Amino acid sequence: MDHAAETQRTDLMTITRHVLNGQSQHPEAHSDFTILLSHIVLGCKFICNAVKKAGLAKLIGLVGETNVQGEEQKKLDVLSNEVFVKALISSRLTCILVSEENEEAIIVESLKRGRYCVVFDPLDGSSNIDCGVSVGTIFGIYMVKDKENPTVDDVLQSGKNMLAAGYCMHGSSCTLVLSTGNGVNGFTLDPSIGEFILTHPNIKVPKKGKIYSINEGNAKYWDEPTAKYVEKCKFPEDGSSPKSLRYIGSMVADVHRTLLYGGIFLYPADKKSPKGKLRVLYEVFPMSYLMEQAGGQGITGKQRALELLPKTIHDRSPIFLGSYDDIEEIKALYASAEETKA
Ligand code: FDP
Repeated sequence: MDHAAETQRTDLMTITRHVLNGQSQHPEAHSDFTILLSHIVLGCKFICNAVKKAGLAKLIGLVGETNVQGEEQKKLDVLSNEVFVKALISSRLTCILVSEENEEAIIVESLKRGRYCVVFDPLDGSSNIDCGVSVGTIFGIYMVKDKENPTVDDVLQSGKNMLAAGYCMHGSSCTLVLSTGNGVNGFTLDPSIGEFILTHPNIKVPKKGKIYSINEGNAKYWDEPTAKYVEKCKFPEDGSSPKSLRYIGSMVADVHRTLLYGGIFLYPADKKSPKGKLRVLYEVFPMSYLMEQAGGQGITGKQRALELLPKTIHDRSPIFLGSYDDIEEIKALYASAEETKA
């Protein structure tokens, strides 16, 4: 896509305008959703700005231990979480919040309650911050069953019930990728006007890709299907060229590349992490939802990831995300491993 031409456009398609347009085509959709989204966007803008300044932390005391006034400063992930939680509660549209940073789900006080549940990881990949690697904010949105009596069960739903999901990548630019169940669109923050502008309309993941993405340092612990799959990537038996390996170690950045260029992102269960590493509610579900909406797939190895039913809010799962055909290959390897066991 021609970004230069896109930025020169005078008819700016902001994220709010885009979502409102979508609603006018579906009158049953509620304007509350646009308001909720604008609060999520605010949180993302704040985090993006804070991440950009992170390198200056030691100089000007933005984050870290103690600033020049002797005040205790908050770590970036803690600060990001606080801002996100407050932005969501102040929308008066949320009921239950689940954050990677909070052990328990937050039940919003009744006077400020609305009908949405939001699950999120405010700063995913935060172990990469000090070396300037792209990190991200991931979120998923559900509807509560009864806002007068919210319970944790309202968020322990299958990922198929999500109303929307997205992530914001805080990298060389700030990119917000969103699906409300009708395809995937990408918006880039124009810092001069403080608006996210549609730059990647209707993202479709290529049907097959040339890249695989996995932490190869865990090879010793892998199960057979993962080991076989990676071997096939390096030494294809069908005469095709080997795939390239790209692994950033920051989920949003690795998934963003997979969404745009195709290929596969793998975080399997292994002997070290028998349940996998990534979290079902705010990593596996939103990313699987986006991948499916873009024409790709998200599986746990044995099943469609969105069909999982989490038992606790911080459950983990193995996850394979990416191009349709690449996922079919790893699915077949898991199916044949199951058959051999039976
Ligand atoms: P991080 O630990 O830096 O927060 O779930 C967290 C995550 O990063 C993902 O963003 C990333 O894909 C994954 O962990 C990386 O894990 P490994 O270091 O085990 O490869």
